[in-house]
Amino acid sequence: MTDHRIAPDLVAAHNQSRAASQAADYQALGEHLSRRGIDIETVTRKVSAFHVAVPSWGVGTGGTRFARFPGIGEPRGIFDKLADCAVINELTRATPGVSLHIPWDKADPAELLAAAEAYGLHFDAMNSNTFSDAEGQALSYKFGSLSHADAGTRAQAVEHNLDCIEIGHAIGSKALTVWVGDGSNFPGQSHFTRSFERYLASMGDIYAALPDDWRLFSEHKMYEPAFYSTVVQDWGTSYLIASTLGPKAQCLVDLGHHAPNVNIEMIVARLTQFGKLGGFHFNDSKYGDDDLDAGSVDPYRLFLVFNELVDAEHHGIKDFDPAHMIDQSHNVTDPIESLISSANEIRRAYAQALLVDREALDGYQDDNDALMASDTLKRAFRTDVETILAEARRRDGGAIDPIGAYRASGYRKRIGAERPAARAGGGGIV
Ligand code: LRH
Ligand code: MN
Ligand code: MN
Repeated sequence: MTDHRIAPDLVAAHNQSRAASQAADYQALGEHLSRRGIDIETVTRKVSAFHVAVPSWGVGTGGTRFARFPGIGEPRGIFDKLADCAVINELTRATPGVSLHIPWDKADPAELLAAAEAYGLHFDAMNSNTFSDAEGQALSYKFGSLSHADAGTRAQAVEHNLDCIEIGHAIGSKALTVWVGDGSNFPGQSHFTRSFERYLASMGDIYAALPDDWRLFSEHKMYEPAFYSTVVQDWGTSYLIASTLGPKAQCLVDLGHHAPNVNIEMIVARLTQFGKLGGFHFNDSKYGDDDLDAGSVDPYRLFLVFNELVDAEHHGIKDFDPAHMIDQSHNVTDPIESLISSANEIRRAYAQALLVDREALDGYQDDNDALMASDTLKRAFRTDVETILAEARRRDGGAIDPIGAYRASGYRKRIGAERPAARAGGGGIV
């Protein structure tokens, strides 16, 4: 039996008071879509089956390198984090997966599994951390990890990744995401080719240890913490990594890891075409790796990414199974509310992309009718699908208005009393 963090009675009462307006809105949109030749039930079923994993590190309050302003009732460790993740899933029914970061979330695998099962959660991709030094670590990653000039440091970084696979294997994960901060701050500081050769050799050792049914994701990022050059700086390098390593290696696209204005949806299309799209870290940004809530700055870009994913689904691309994960940092909001909102925005982009008239679009593309092609996408994007998202949540036992229900539950106040503000940081990025 699932151990509920938010009383099901509260959710039911909350939904009851919204049931009539939800039913009316759903029916009205159903009629509108049917005039466009779209069956609302098909869309709702697809939305309901669409899940996105939350990052364990996202439920702690984030910060910047200047300051961090702790919130109330911050999680004290992985078991508190799992409890908060459970709240997000109970209200949205969109986030049963949790992505762990090691060593931040290191704990007895049997206890992790038991806690997740009690909450009706499971574990998505594991994340290794060789971008900061763990307490008591023998060799420092100040000058790199998997690409470090020193063989001992590289071996330690490889060993850590093998550890992550072992923990992940014990808790039912099926993928490892590797992001390294390796790079340089000055021209000439490191040799581009030799660093990348060392990185590839280290990743080869990790790849060799992957269980048969696992995937290895390489996550690129243009800059930060290295400000002159980064070893895995873009999707081209990530593609080279994945194709050098083999079929179990794929590329992970974190939306915030590109220069402003880069055409991310096109990167998604390219990786899809060559079978190397491993998954996503969803978030939004205005300037760099801002880690803002998904869909909060540029919802049209999020929609265009989903347009590519739905297009791939539509064309029945073989073995197409990207992992959907959120990677955000919440500095000024309640992290639970931000993650609820982001899960909804991601589903919204998916639902809107499902409304694109693909036959019409193909025709406009073939006829070079740029205006109508663009308008076909816009028509889908402009459609207010909120009632579909609400219906999917309601049918699956979640809340019609999840943030309203969360606030009404008093959860934050309750855990504020239960969790003394003992530690700075939720075990994540500060
Ligand atoms: C790096 C990154 C990567 C890390 C996470 C904490 O910027 O996106 O995914 O694991 O942040
Ligand atoms: Mn990321
Ligand atoms: Mn990032």
